[in-house]
Amino acid sequence: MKFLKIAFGLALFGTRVNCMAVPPGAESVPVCKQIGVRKEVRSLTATEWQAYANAVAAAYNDKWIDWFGFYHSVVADTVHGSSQFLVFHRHFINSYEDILQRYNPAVMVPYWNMMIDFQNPANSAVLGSKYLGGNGVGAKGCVSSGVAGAWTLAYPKNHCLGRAYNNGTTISPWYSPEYVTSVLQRSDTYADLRAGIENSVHGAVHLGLNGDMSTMHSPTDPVFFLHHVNIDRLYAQWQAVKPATRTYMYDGVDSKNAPATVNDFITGTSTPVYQVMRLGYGNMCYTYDTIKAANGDASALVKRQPHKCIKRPSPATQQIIKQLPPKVLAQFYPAFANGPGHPLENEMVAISPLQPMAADACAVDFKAPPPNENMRGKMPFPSGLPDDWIKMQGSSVAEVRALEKSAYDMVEALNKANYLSPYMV
Ligand SMILES: [Cu+2]
Repeated sequence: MKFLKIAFGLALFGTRVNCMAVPPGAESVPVCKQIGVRKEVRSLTATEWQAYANAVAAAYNDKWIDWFGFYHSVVADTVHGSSQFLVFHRHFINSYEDILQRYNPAVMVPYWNMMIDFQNPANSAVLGSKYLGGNGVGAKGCVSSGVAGAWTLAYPKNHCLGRAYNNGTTISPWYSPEYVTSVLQRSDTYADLRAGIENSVHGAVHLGLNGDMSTMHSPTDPVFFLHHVNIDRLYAQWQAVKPATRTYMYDGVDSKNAPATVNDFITGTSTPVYQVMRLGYGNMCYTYDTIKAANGDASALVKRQPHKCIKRPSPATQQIIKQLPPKVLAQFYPAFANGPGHPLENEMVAISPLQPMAADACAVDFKAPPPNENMRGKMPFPSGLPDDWIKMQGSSVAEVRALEKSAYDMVEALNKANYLSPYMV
């Protein structure tokens, strides 16, 4: 008996030190034969973008876009304001990508790194006619340009794709790369990360664009998928920093306030949560151009192909470390509190403006635009979410206000330190 106990203890110890903690069932999820790379939309070649736009147009014609809007509405109550948020949307985007790949197997859904557009979102090229189109026009506020220009949706009833920027012709400021960097560093649990992202960076985009995007059938706006792919990238990024503990980390509560477990089903499916957690396995056959880890396992890729270029900290990260006093670093950027040299310096490359970081290739040198000295200490405060939208999402207004308060505190601390964001123009 005593021997058994020791053997059992050793076995447990062995799994803990050697590899990631894999939940029962997950070890039989097969590794992908092929992995596609999701890229920032502005870094696609003209041919890649056209291929994506063509697949979207075909899916629209076949009413798939209505279907995704309908499906999202139906499950909305359980997949927002709870731990399902990140894993459900990962699965949902993947289903959409699967549909597009029926039209063109080479297509991957790009992401929109909207954080870098936080200062003046309406000015982003992504909301221009080349990509997703801009504000609604005319009496009905219909989107008239871009990939969804002149779309008519059937769900929930016949309507044009609508947008109505929350500031009239402009969009109020969103959350900065600096904010997201801070959230990624301060989130030690899955629940922290989910809460830190859902009602800040995620919600602000839905409300900033308004129209279809502020409803529960928001997948009818093509912005939805590029936005949610970016949110999924942040989740993957956070996992890749500590793959051994974070790949299968899942905590917090479900929509009924019961403890969330990796054996829960993704709402509306018979897929357990653990099946979507590890990129490069099962149906999750993708990675991101900003993650050095294919298969969600940083060490695997690094062993195969050392990244010489990834060792260089991103310009944005350098600015954070260089400009902020130790006290502010300790509060908002704990990973950088001891100065340069932390491994997260490399992971934060991902939040740099338009810096493609292909999983198997060196990064293109990022040339930061000259910083605008007039913007020193003038980071804008992100706009908050309205009460009714927070309630529609099933979140607590008090919790969201507390989250917003901590975001404002961060902006205030950075401005007090006279910080100059490399993203401010
Ligand atoms: Cu959603």
